[in-house]
Amino acid sequence: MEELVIKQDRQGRVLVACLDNPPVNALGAGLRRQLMAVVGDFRRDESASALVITATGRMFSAGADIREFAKPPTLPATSLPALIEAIEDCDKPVIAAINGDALGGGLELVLGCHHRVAVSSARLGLPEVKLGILPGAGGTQRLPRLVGVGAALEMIISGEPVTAGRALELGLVDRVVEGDQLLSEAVRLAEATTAVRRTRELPVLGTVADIDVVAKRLGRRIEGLHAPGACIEAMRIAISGTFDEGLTRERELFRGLVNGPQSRALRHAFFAERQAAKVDGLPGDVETRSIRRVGVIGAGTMGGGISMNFLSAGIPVTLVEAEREALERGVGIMRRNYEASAAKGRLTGQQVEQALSLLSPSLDFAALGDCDLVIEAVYESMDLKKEVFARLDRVAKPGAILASNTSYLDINKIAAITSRPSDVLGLHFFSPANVMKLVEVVRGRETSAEVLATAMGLARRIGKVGVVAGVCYGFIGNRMLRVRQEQSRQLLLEGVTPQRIDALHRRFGMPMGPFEMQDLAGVDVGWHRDPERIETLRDAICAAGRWGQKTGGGYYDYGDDRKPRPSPETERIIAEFRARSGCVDREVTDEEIIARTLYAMVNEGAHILEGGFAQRASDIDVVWLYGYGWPRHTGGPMFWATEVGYEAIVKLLERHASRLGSGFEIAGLLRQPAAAT
Ligand code: HSC
Ligand code: NAD
Repeated sequence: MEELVIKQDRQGRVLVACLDNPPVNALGAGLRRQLMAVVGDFRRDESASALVITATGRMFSAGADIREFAKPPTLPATSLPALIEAIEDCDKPVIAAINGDALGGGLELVLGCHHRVAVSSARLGLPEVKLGILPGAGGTQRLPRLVGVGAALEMIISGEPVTAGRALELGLVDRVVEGDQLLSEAVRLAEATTAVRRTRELPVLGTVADIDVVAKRLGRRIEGLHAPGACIEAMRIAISGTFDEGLTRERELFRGLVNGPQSRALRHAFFAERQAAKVDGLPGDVETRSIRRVGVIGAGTMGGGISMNFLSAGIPVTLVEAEREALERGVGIMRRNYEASAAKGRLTGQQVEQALSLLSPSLDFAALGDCDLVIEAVYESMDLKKEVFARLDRVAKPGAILASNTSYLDINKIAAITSRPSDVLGLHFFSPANVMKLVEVVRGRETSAEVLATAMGLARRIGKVGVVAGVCYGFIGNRMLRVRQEQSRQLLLEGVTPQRIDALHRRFGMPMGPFEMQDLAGVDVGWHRDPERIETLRDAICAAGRWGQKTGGGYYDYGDDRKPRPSPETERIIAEFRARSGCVDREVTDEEIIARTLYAMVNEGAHILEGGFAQRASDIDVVWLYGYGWPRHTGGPMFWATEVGYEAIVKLLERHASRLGSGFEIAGLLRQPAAAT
């Protein structure tokens, strides 16, 4: 028997239908069919004067069941637009009692009701654009009839929800109440009214000029994306056509987008992020440790940013430095970062002071004794890290989790220096650590299940996306990045300019190219620091003091505006090194650049999977989406590779194999496609 996902109740003459489809009340086929039956019964039932639609749980509804988009439709199925139309057609009032977030199709259902009451904590939004589609159940046509063209387009294109309070101001809901009064208020309203106010019968509020204002403001942010353009087109028809014409066009646009590559990729990214939180092999009942105070060692670039994450989440931090000056500088930078956020209106002055009041800076290692988790962020040197962990082992309390933020070093070796390797793991944050959402949670050979589960939970608690990685050089992200960087530099020796490679990567959708990124991060990071020892092009650039933006020049020159300009000095260094190394200029096609930078990275990702250093291909995608700004509408490197086709990738890698370095090998997984997905 089909599971019941609608609960029914009756209060006098008012029928109450309650969506009960955990966890998010997605509007899957079963729910649509059952709600349609309830609506049919209501229409026929002369003793029922009104229908209230509400839901159980913390959400009203997260919208259409996204998993259904990739499946063939089940027949006979009730479509969401048909269900909403049936609700709107009722000649007795239907009231939406919005008990929590109403998103996507969930809000579209609400728009089809005749009256709307919401709890004050609810948020209402149309996030479809984030999945590469547009609202396909009348949202683009009904919303502007309630809130006006400008506000509707803003909500639809940004995908961001509005609060219940704002929804009331906009005319999207009729009343906002406190949570415990929702049902009684909705029933009271149902008993008091016979009015049937159909949204589709209202005039559209606004003109094409309102569309132009929003489109112009968004400009470059929506460049290259298919869904926002479709939203604009649907809104134009809302203004110029009839309601039915608008619906027809909205449906066509929806169908085109949902079957297109961008929506496939964005849906993949949505599920990949959620899948990453699941750790293979962890017992379901694993206990986690409570983290009430965090210690951070090193107040440099990373230590400061890492600390801010915990402070902002209300978790006290003890920050320990070796040098007073470095400690003061680090704390000063944290304060300035917080104040900059306050100046942009993202935080109040009170929140800034609250966060900073949780910080205890110290020059004394013993201060780490009461921390539940300590994250080391000192220089990238194995000797130094071993020394720090040996000291930490002496002062940390039993049960404390000891983590390293190392970018490349072997966590197993660091763990082995302590008397408690099962409490040790890597927590690899990305720079700027207070902004980038990724944390690679590096599972050492002996890291316990409890420690791993605690770290994954903690990542979520501070608003990060945790991805489990195994111990290998550079873990997931930097191991792939290294391949791209080496190939990019090699291409310079073959006569390609940094600006050409960067432009290609930016056109692909990366926020910056490989050389712009190195200039920003510091060309000298990881350099051996001996200007006499010039073995690579990077050695030559570092030896010339060109360490990137921080020294006014690296691969590019920078003025006060921090914009990269081609550098004659770097060109000279490249030409000199090219002559020394015996490389010659040659014709290089864009296709070759893509193959040697992006396909080579995909290949490294496949090796990572083969070696068991990532749990699944989609975890690698999440690393690149959240750690390096890989364009989300391509889904991440491994998903993108499935769209390009492994065969095409292998073919090009084979063609350029001789230039891909002596250790280069095509991963077996790419030759056996089914295994890599
Ligand atoms: C839509 O509504 C299209 C419409 O315009 C209608 C089109 C009809 C066209 C017909 C044409 C003929 N579906 O995120 P969490 C799962 S598009 C399926 O961890 P939170 C999620 O995968 C939809 N599953 O929780 C996870 O599963 P797991 C527009 C969904 O509290 C579990 O629920 N709506 C799902 O951190 C818990 O999720 C959106 O884009 C869905 N819609 O966040 C909203 N939503 O346990 C998407 C969630 O197996 N959802 N799941 O891993 C979200 O943004 C977040 O999930 C929430 C909750 C903010 C809802
Ligand atoms: P940094 O040079 O900015 O800061 C290191 C800090 O550690 C300095 O302030 C130094 O005084 C302090 N320190 C050195 N020895 C110490 C000791 N014994 N006790 C206490 N403090 C000590 O370096 P960073 O860029 O923040 O990198 C730190 C770690 O994070 C490295 O392992 C690095 O590989 C890793 N990492 C860096 C980045 C990045 O982009 N910078 C990104 C991810 C990971």
